[in-house]
Amino acid sequence: MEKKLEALLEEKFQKNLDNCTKEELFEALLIFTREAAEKLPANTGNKKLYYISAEFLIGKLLSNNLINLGLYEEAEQILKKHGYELCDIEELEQEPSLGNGGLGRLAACFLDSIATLGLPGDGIGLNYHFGLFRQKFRNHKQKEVKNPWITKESWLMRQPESFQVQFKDFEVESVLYDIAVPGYESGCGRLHLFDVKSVDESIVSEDSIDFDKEEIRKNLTLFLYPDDSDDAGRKLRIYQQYFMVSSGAQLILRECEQKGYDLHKLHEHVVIQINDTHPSMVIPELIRLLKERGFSMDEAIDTVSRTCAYTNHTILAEALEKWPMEYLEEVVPHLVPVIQELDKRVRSRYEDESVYIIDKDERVHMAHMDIHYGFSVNGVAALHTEILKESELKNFYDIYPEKFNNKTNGITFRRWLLHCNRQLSAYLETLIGSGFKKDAAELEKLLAFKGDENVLQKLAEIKLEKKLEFKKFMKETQDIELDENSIIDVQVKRLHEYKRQQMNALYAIYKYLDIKAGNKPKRPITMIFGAKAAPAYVIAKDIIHLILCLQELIEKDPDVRPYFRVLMIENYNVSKAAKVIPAADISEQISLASKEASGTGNMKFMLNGALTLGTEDGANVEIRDLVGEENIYIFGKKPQEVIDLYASEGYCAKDIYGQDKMIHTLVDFITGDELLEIGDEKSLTRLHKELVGKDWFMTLLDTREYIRTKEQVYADYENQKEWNEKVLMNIAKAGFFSSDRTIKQYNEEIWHLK
Ligand code: RUG
Repeated sequence: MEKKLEALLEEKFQKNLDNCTKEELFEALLIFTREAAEKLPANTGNKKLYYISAEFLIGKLLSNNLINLGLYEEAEQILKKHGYELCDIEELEQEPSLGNGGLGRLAACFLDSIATLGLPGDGIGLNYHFGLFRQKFRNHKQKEVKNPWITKESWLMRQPESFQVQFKDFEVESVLYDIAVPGYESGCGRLHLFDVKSVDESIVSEDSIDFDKEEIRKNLTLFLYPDDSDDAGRKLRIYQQYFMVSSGAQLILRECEQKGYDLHKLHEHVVIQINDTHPSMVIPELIRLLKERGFSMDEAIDTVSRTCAYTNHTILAEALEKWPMEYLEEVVPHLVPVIQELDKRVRSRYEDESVYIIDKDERVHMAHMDIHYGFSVNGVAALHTEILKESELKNFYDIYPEKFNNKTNGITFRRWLLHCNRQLSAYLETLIGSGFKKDAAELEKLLAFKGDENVLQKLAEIKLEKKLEFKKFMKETQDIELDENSIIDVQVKRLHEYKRQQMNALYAIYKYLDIKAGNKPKRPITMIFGAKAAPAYVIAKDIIHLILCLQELIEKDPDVRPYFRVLMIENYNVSKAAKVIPAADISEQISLASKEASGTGNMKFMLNGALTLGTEDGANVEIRDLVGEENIYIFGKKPQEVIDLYASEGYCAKDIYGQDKMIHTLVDFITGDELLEIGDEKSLTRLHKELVGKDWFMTLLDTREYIRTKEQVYADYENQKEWNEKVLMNIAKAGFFSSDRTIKQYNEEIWHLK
């Protein structure tokens, strides 16, 4: 490797390993690693998976690819010899901005596992130039600016393929970029990212996310989830989705034709996993393309239905897309007759209007199309799948019980242990050998050390080391001086009312007032938040504003700051997750029970030795079942209670606010003098009104129990021996949440790849 790096540096910069800059070294390493990955033979087989997703939150790739290629240690040593640290060099990489949250990160973990397990499978998505957005904090508020991430040398490899994509009034050309996905010590797959040839970055003004939404040819692949609060934005999303699935479907059929497959047997050679509803139009598009190739409607529908499978990630009605027929007519009129035919067939079989694809308001329910015309419907955690079957999608489950199945999410341990916590990974290896790196279930061997005080002590030392690393990072990036001896309590995830960051903020107010009243905690506490809010989601942005105002208030208060702090990570992303998660003691998973489909952050924290403080929701339930009640902190109303409350319309936030004095005080603090002096009255008042007047995700319902449980967690932390026993238990039981396990299940039960 050393010679190759020297040659690259000489060729590109006329430099060598001793006189190059860090930037030049990074570029040489990138090229070297990209070429090494590109050379790997792709996983092959008679049947191939295409995982179509609007998001692939792949994170920085240099270190991960080096690990998977088995080259990390060698690279580290070569760099050391010449006076560099690989961990400094990897900081120079721009993080690809191709996703938003759990759904996109899941897709990235899956690609890693698919490649590692030697399965033939590729991802299909879009090459967003400015990605989601970069979050900046200005005046204690979130400001969104574009997030350019594509550098001259990058992981993207331009491919010769290109396709024409037809819209109502015009046609565009799609071009293809691939990113090689090397598996861990074996296998290789590809992430295919389509881009529109006529894309024009210059239409977005500096330091903003504003652009002309009607200039489709130029803007189509600029942003992930462009603002859809107006008609033009909603239509742009349809343009993007169709562009992605049409390019993807053409690629799939071309690959099959090149291999000489009989398209009537498409399902024997191809399986398409539709990740959420964004790619659902692949169903009518494939039908249309097969008809163009001479299929009858019956044949085309039958073939496509045996090929496509759908993953549901949410029960939130607003996240299950329903597109007005009118929009589809304006954007992709050629799909409309296909969708109408699909709906007609449903109507001829079922009387129940709730399962129609086109509803009485002429809106197309994308998930309904997936369920009727796909062969598998899966939820992403056991509880979530049960809720789908028993309530949200019950009418569909009654029709197609055989289609429904559960695939509890997972995470790749290469990124979320081997890379982000090299110290823990190395220590585990000394205790239980290296088998866990290939077979995560082997982490259970750690249970043999449950009562071993030296081991518990060492786990605590590693945690401290990771806190110190995180401290350094926060100092460098946000000029925040963290206390490594404090309890680090972390809630990092997308900002959404159902995830209830606002409840955590109410706790912060509680603690602030408690300390002001003279009750100092035994040990300092650092509460950390990290979250982006969708640009048009007003209340979510108000919640960020509240947290940032609390941060300001406490940072300036000498009575409170030594004991308790609230800090918010700016522009939380995959790289920052990899820094904060290993440093955390407490993992906040406090969604309203039944609303978080799974969560995957919960798994990452557990694997890195943080204890979960959470509700009975998503995969928290499975974590609890694995580690046992005594090793997790579960509180709050149960999923069925919440479902019943919605059904009976029996929840009234105002009653709780009126009757519970403590809650009244906490909520009123939002619009009290202390915060109004710092923040924006309009925003804080709006949030107060929302919490008292509506509180759709029932924050106030669980606040009291949350505060009580959290106090208990902090108290328990003081018994370090017992705490570290719990930590060990969590690490030992995390193996189930490896995405290798998840992918094996997808393959055995849905895909059937060899
Ligand atoms: O909110 C869910 C998470 O609970 C889940 O872990 C993740 C991966 O399955 O998907 C998230 N999600 C759901 N992201 N977007 C949606 C709805 O479109």
